[in-house]
Amino acid sequence: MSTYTRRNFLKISAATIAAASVGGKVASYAAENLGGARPPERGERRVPTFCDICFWKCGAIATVRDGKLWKIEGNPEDPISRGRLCPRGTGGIGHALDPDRLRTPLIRTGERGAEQWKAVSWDEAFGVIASKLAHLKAEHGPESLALFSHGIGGAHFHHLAKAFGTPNMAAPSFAQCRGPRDTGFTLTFGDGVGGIERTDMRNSDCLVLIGTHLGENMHNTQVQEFSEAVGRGASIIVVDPRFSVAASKAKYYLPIKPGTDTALLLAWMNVLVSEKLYDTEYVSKYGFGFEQFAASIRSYTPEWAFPETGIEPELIRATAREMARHRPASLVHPGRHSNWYGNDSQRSRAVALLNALLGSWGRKGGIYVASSVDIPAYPHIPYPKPARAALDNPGNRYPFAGEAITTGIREATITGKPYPIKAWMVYATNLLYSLPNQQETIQAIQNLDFLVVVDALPSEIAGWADVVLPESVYLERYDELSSDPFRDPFVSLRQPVVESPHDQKPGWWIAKNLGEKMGLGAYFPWKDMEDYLDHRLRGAGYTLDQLKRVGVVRGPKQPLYFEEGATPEFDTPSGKIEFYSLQLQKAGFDPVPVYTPPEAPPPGYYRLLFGRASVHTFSRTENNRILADVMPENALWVNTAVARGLGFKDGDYVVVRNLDGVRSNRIQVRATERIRPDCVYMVHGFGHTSKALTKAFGHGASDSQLLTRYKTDPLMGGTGLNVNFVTLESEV
Ligand SMILES: Nc1nc2c(c(=O)[nH]1)N[C@H]1C(S)=C(S)[C@@H](COP(=O)(O)OP(=O)(O)OC[C@H]3O[C@@H](n4cnc5c(=O)[nH]c(N)nc54)[C@H](O)[C@@H]3O)O[C@H]1N2
Ligand SMILES: Nc1nc2c(c(=O)[nH]1)N[C@H]1C(S)=C(S)[C@@H](COP(=O)(O)OP(=O)(O)OC[C@H]3O[C@@H](n4cnc5c(=O)[nH]c(N)nc54)[C@H](O)[C@@H]3O)O[C@H]1N2
Ligand code: SF4
Ligand SMILES: [Mo]
Repeated sequence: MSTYTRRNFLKISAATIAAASVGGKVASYAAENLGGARPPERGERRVPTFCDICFWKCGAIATVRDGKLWKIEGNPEDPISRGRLCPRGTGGIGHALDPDRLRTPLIRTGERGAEQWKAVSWDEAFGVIASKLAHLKAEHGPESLALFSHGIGGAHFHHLAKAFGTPNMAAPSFAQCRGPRDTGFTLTFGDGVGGIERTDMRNSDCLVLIGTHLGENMHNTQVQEFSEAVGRGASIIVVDPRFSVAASKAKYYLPIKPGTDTALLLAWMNVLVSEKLYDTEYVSKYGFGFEQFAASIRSYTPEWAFPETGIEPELIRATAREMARHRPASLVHPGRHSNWYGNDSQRSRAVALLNALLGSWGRKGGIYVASSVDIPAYPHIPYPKPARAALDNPGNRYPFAGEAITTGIREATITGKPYPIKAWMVYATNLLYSLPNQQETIQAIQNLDFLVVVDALPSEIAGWADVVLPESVYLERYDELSSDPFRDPFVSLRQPVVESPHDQKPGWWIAKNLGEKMGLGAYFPWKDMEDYLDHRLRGAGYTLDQLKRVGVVRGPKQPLYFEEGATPEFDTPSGKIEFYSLQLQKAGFDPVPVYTPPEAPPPGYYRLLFGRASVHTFSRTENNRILADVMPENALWVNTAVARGLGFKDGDYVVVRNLDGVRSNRIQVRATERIRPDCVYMVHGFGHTSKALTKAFGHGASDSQLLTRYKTDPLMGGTGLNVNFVTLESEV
């Protein structure tokens, strides 16, 4: 048993880096990090699996050469990747070979957050967790445990948490990501657009991207279909305060004033209705409350929208007519990360309504009808029924929240109301980077009796844990099957390609063995994951051996469009597309979206915007040597005139300070005409503060640190993050 401190972590890693940096290529990392311990394996083998560098789950094939990870490529049989990975997926091997990986279970020895650890065995770690949770269960009930997770691996821990008896489970992919979109679309069409958005971009003749920055947002299938649309000569309309990669492909680029999209959307709809350009047949067949809707938007003319949005009335008219010309193969992309300004469900509902006017829902080139392969569950005894309801949304304060709200659990942990939360289990989500206002997260953690983090890296959240459990990375483990609804129904398998280099274990193994230690073994009747997967696959007519060979199988194709025989079904109260929403009205909200102007930046301040870079995922990849070599730090996009006015030039390092006095790490100015003068922009995920992430530590600035303010969506509890204003200061 040894004591790990930050310094020890650094010492161990520094030697490895020195050796690895000589070659700088995948092969040399492999040689350094995976060599010695393996029994010699000769030759080459190719193993199908699916990627985990983001949550898109692209089918891939990993090549192992002489026992070492060599490369990873797209699996041509996979409908999601279609044989190609995005740059991050291609660099995924760098995750497995990261010399800073957590190697063994750790128990905290110093102050919480001081990152002082004792390395322990799995049995000892499980013993501590089991006894602590048993104690908390006896004293405060099983509901006092909350689980935060992100990604498919979270499924094993959901199972464990439900078996334990807690209803409190949330992921940042709702209240910090796609929640408002799903809410706005469900209120309108009775359904969302799914995890793999069912956008038929490859067949669109007109595509509208409103702050959906495909090309930087690299969700693989989406980017491929976007390129196909561009290649086919589709009219691309891009609305973004920043001239994004997508904007460079556009026929029309609308540099909108941040936070005014609802005004533009209302004006577009006003043009379609007043000029009778909308799909009258579709609307009368499937629509509910169109007359009231039309009356509500009558005053939102392009002339009205101009001073709000900064977009010329004639450009608003021209783009509305362009969409109408191509309908129904005219798609207004629903977007993904939709928590922007705190009124986002209504903005997303306006996007949904615009699609409805264009008749694109259920139509070719619009939003197709997806289907999936049904795989029966592995049977187990029923979960206990929690005595108390989930507390993330007390009193149904956010009546249209379709999923659990992470920040609601955080709030309850701080207030102790409606009942106390005493322990968090955190799987694969860096809550200090994914939730706004880091101080609130730290305050909640300080209120806990116990924090367990399952991570692959010494992330910032792991730094606060009482017990850290090191997970094997995706190339070393089985996981749940992937079978999201899509245009081609499919089932794909994640399987181990190589063994874990140290004492890391797969999530399924951690959940099962911890469950057994907690006396919940009856909920885990499977022998191991192979038994579990084979049983489930056989229920659907496949076998594990088959999936291990090919990685992915396809189910029978279903009709994609209404005109091909897909059934038009709208799971709304009226059974139709709700142009006017009585359920919103009844709950005290606007039945048709209305526009509220955003707050203006105070003099000398700029709105802080953020987004993705093609080679990084959130805060997960900045320490990945392969990807960090391509982009080692982020930059601050500042309008050229603004930078000049402030006395900074391109390439200068500055510090960003927000209205609450938080100062960022240093970041390089990118002076550019490609952004409006009222906002600045940075890529999310940089500015790591965990010293144990030896490659990423201190590189670039963190938007998460600067997002001290957020605005909560009254419909679903999402946190609008684009409401922070910042200024630039010299480094010293
Ligand atoms: N400030 C700010 N906040 C945001 C966003 C933003 O752009 N800016 N974006 C929002 C959006 S859209 C989303 S979807 C969320 C994403 O939020 P998260 O999913 O929480 O994203 P990450 O911060 O990348 O956290 C991933 C964590 O998983 C760990 N990890 C990596 N591989 C493995 C593994 O194999 N096993 C385990 N157990 N752990 C692993 C990483 O080390 C890291 O700690 O964030 C939201 N929050
Ligand atoms: N490479 C890479 N790709 C990813 C991810 C990743 O981490 N890395 N994460 C994936 C995930 S989970 C998500 S949710 C998506 C997120 O990607 P997107 O869904 O595309 O969303 P955002 O990151 O919010 O988009 C930011 C864009 O919106 C613009 N913007 C900011 N404010 C406004 C405004 O008021 N109006 C308009 N019209 N535009 C505005 C910004 O300039 C920027 O171009 O990316 C996915 N793809
Ligand atoms: S989009 Fe890229 S990172 Fe995400 S799963 Fe696919 S290949 Fe991996
Ligand atoms: Mo997201």
